[in-house]
Amino acid sequence: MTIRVALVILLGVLLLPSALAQADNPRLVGLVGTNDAFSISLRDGSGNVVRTLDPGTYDIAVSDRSEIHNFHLRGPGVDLSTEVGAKEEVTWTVTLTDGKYTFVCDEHPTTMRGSFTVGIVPEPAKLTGSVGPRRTISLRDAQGKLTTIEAGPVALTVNDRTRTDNFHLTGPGVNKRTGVAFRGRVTWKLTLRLGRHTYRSDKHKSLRGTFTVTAGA
Ligand SMILES: [Cu+2]
Repeated sequence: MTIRVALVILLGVLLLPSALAQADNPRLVGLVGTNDAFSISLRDGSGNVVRTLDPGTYDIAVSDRSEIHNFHLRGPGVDLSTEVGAKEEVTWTVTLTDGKYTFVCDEHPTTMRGSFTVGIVPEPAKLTGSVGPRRTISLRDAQGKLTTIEAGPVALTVNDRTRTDNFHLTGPGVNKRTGVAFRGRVTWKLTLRLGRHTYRSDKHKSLRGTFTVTAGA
């Protein structure tokens, strides 16, 4: 090996880490289980809790300080976790895109969890269903009677104003109903999939309507 080749290799080895360090991605800090506490957090470089981020590439320094907890980040294009049974200091370089991300401890996911959104997350379309007080049933969006809607998230508020009928929505992957004797208001968060949907009363078969879920633009 010539001295020159050796020098090139040596320079390459020396320059590589510093080149990476200069990538200068925004840095986030994930923290879980200090002193085995049941706490998990994700903060930005200023120490603020992360709620929203711009799409882009980030370095996430994860400090898993407990052998009974872990840090598991999941969302569009990302599924990374530390081990439950070990303490771990690790930096993940991740590319975050539009959508919702959640982080949990896999052992205690209902109590140790957090989330943030990146970029633009589609707002659920607001729908209103109603049944009663007379023998009527309807489903409306902002424009009026719902006939077609694009696939995606919806928040459907049902006003059930009668004890003799109910509101029952069925379609691909959806089967939600109020009770016949129930009167009141409920909101269902649903993701509508392609296809024909029906809403009806289970007590009076004539009380029904349909709409179609279509592909997005
Ligand atoms: Cu845990």
